Amino acid sequence: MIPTITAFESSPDRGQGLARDMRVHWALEEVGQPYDVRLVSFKEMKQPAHRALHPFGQIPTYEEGDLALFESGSIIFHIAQRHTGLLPDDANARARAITWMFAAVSTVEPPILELQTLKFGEGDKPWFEQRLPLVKDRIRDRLRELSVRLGDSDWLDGAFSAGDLMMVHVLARLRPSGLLEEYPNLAAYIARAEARPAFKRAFAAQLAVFADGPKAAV
Ligand code: GTB
Repeated sequence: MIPTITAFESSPDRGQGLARDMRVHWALEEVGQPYDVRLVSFKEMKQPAHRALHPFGQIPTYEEGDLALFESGSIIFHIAQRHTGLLPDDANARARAITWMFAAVSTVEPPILELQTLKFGEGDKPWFEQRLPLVKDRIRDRLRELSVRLGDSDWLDGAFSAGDLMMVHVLARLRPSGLLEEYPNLAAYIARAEARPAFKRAFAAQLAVFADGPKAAV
């Protein structure tokens, strides 16, 4: 059965692959599973039909027969469990790869999201200039720790896994900030992951939405 995922009809990043549907495209490409994409507008996301799939009125969602999922991490975990290629067979290595998936969304992503909220939602507030360096330093703490753990390895724990996929996509959101360049092994880690053929196919697929002329950013 071909799954259907949802993505922004008009992504604010205009196809840079920063929205969370990109992770799902990438996971599906890694395992070689064909899929359909349904584009939804910001208005449609808040309608009851979409909220039945996603209680918070967001993308991405994943539908496969009777199964409907939301949360990119859960969707990728499901894909990784159903197919070979994203989680190791060895039980302990598998548990460690899943740990990195959680680390990406619950330890590394939160300070990065704080920066997004500050830049795009609080830029006009009187505290903005004071808060910006504090938020950046909290991100640096996580990047430094991750950089130390990665060292000169290609991937976080042995072979490329869903843990790397999630981590790389979380880190990529920092690209416009310039913070990644302070950690050359992390910048190289992202470049290595984004050089994977599956990433390139996924990136092209989400960019193709804009091929006929991007709609105005919302
Ligand atoms: N925890 C959920 C998950 O991992 O799936 C979070 C889902 C989520 O935040 N979805 C966002 C959304 O639907 C899109 S990814 N937002 C619309 C809304 O809440 O009304 C976040 C995102 C949006 C835009 C960019 N960008 O333009 O660069 C990057 C990331």
